[in-house]
Amino acid sequence: MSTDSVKLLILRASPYAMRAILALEAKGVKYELIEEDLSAQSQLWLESNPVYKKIPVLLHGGKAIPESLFIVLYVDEAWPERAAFFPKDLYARAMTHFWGDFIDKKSGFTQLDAKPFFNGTGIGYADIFLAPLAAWFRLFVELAGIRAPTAEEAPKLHKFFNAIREHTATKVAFPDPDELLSYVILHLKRTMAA
Ligand SMILES: N[C@@H](CCC(=O)N[C@@H](CS)C(=O)NCC(=O)O)C(=O)O
Repeated sequence: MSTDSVKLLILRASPYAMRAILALEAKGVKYELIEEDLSAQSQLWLESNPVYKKIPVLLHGGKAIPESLFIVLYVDEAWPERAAFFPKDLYARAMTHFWGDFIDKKSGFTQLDAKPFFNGTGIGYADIFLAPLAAWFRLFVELAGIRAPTAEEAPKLHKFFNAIREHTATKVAFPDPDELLSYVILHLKRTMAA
C-alpha cells in the first residue's frame, strides 16, 4: 500500500469529483480534500491540470493525475489490496470497461442488473461512473423539471440509487442535497450574470 501523500482537488458539486472521492473512499485511502472555487481557479489547480484545467485532479506523492476516468483506474491499481473495481474474469473486465465508458459518454444504465451493483454486491468501476447521477437526480427534477421515473417504472435504477446512497463511500462524496442545490443555483446565477 502506497504511503505517499494523497490530495484530491475537487469542486463540491462536480459529479466527476464525486467519482474520484468514491474511488478513494471505497479503497479506504487516507487523503486530503482540497475544495476549489469554480469562479477563481487557484495556482495549484492550473498547475496540476495545465492541459484541460478541469477538476478533479489527484495528487499522489506530488504527482498530478487528471481526468476522473484515469483517477479511478489509477486508484484501483495503486491500492490493489482492497475492493477491486474490476472482476477477475477477462471478459467481465472488458465489459466493465465497456459500460464504464458508455456511462461516461451517455449517462446510460441499460446493463444495470440490480445485484444491486454492476458486478454484484461490491461497488466497482461502472458503479463509480453512474453513482453521481444519484446525487444529481434531484437537481434534474427540481431545476430542469424532468419527471423522475417511479420505482415501478425503473425498479433497477431505484434499487441501484438506494444501494449507492446507503454505501459509506457516498457519505463524503455526495454533498448534502440542499447544499448541492444552492451551490448549483448560485453557479447558474453567476453564469447568467457574466
Ligand atoms: N472529463 C473530465 C471532466 C471534468 C469537468 O468537466 N470538470 C468541471 C467541473 S464538473 C470543471 O473543472 N470545470 C471547470 C472549467 O471548465 O473551467 C473528467 O472526467 O474529470
